[in-house]
Formats: sequence, structure tokens, C-alpha cells
Amino acid sequence: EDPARLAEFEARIDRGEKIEPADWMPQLYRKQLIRMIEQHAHSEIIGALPEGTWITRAPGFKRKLALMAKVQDEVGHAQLLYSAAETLGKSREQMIQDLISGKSKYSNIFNYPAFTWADSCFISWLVDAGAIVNQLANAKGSYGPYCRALDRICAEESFHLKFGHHCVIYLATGTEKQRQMFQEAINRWWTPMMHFFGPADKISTHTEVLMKWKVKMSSNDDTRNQFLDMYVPKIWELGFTIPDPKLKKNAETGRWDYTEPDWEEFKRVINGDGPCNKERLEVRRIAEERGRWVREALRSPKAAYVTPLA
Ligand code: FAQ
Repeated sequence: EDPARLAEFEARIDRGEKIEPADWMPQLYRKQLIRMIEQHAHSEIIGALPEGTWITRAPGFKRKLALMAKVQDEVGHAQLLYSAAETLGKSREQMIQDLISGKSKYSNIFNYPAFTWADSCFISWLVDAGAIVNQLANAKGSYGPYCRALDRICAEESFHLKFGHHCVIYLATGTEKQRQMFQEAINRWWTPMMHFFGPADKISTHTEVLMKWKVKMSSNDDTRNQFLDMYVPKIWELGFTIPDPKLKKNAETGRWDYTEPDWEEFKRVINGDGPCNKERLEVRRIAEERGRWVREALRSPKAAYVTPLA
């Protein structure tokens, strides 16, 4: 790669300028962005599934409406992110194929089952919280289309977070059984939640190059620590416990001490062998199959009469 162009590219990033699709960029920057944005898009679309199964069973009409809107938003986020990734030269069809075939990754956490309504509340509150911590930071990154998509996504996620918090407070101030349901959800979801921010910095593969080029604005451990800082006190305040005896803020370092989550389990889950991976991809495959006629109809020459999309 031309060293002069690379130097100019890096100088632009250092000045805080946004890189746009038609601008020159190193091949590795393009490749890393496609990987990360595509994984993010897949996470949103697969992330709609565990909560989606709770739409018909959400307690009460208002919660049902709110959950339905949230799940729709998540699928919309996937569309925004696929569009951002497409600007880098990979087609949406190829991305979806790579998801269904298991070639591409998506967030570990959506491979766990949402057994109870409390699990769905855990996702709406704490998984969304984790996603926001990550996305607010990355929205200040260097690639224009990704940052603009993240700005819009964050605005909607803040609503999801409020909905989730509201549902959790209701359980926390309810009967003993309701409190127990949420406690059990925390016990089930804590390890996947710790995994959610990615492997510890010392074993993370991509952090260095992504941070150098301001794609990733915070390391995995820093993002995890920020999440713990913001949400552990809120969980404790509601009288719940967290299943990690080592978890406490270290007064000397100002950071959280915790038991290192099992990274072998993480690797298994992200490589296809978690509790729900097969089911999640099968649902996606069937949706793709069922939607085929719509895509074909849009591509047909006759579609020009009925839709400006054709
Ligand atoms: N899950 O070198 P690093 C949401 C993989 S959106 C699965 O540290 P990096 C909204 C990684 O790809 C949630 N795989 O990776 C919602 C790499 O594998 P590869 C998604 C993971 O990229 C809420 C390998 O491990 N958010 O939740 C995970 O520097 C509620 C080595 O890792 C985003 O995608 C993981 N958790 O840092 C929806 C945000 N972590 O590709 C519905 C954008 C790591 O070499 C309901 N992405 N891996 O085979 C990022 O910020 C980064 O990509 C990280 C990972 C921080 C996720």
C-alpha cells in the first residue's frame, strides 16, 4: 500500500475527520470494518429472536406493545447496519448467506434461551445497557456511515433501556416469586453478559488495529469495566445479588475485580456450539426461504409498475 496515502489517511483519522465510502482507505481497514459492522448487524437481527418469543406472552397489553416495538427496532437496526456495511463493498445477500451458513459471527449472548419473562427483562435492561455503552463510544469513531447508523441506534436503544428498567423495577418491587424470577435470570445471564464485551484485552485479536484507526473507541476490558461501574450499583440497589463472589470495586485501581469468565465456553458459543445456535440460524434460514418470493417479485421486470424499488 502507498505509504504516502496511508500517512494521509492516518493523519485524517488523528484530526478526527470521518472517512467516507468513496475515500481511499487501507484494505485492512475495509476488511475489519466489514467484519465488525456485519457481525453487529447479525447480532441485531438474531438478537430480536430471544425477546421476540416473548411478544405473545408479555404480561399485559402495554408491555406487549412496547416489546413488539422494541423487537421491530432491533430488526431496523440490522437494516441500518447492513446498509453501512454495504458501502464497503459486500452485498447484503452475501452477508445473510454467511450468517446462515455459520461463516459469520454474531453476539454470543443471543445463543442463550430466554426461559422466563424475567430473562426477557434482563435482555431489555442489561443487554441493551451493555450495547449502549459500546455503541456510544464507537459512534465517535472514524467511519462516517457506521457512526451515523450508531447515532440513530443509540437514540432508540435508550428507549429500550428505559422499558427494560421499568419492567425490572416492577419485578423487584413485586412478590417474592417475581423477585426470585429476576434473581434467577441474573444467575443465568451473568456469564454471557461478561462475555458480551469480548475477550480480555490481553487475548483480544483485533483491538489494537481497530483502536489505532478509531473504529473501536474503547478496549473490551474498559467497556466491560464501564458497564460494571454503571450497572452493578443499580442491580445491588434493587436488592439482587450477582453470582460472582470476587466482584467488587478495587479502591486502589478504581476498576472492578471479578472472576475471569470461562473463555472456553465463550469460544464454543461464538463458534456455533452454544445452547441455541442451531435454532437461531434455522429460524433465520426459514425466514430467508419464506421471503424469497418477495425478493424475486421485486426483481421481476413487472415490478417496475408497482414499486419504485425495482
Ligand atoms: N460475541 O479481537 P476481539 C446488541 C469475537 S448489539 C461473538 O476482541 P473485536 C443490540 C470477535 O468477532 C451486540 N463474538 O474482537 C441488542 C473475534 O472473532 P473473529 C453486538 C465475539 O471485534 C440488544 C474474536 O471474538 N455489538 O446487543 C464477541 O476487537 C438487545 C476475538 O475478539 C456489536 O457487535 C461477542 N460478544 O471486539 C439487540 C458492537 N466478542 O471475527 C437485541 C460492535 C468478540 O476474529 C436485544 N462490535 N467476539 O472470528 C464491537 O464493538 C467489537 O466487535 C466487539 C469485539 C467488542 C464485540
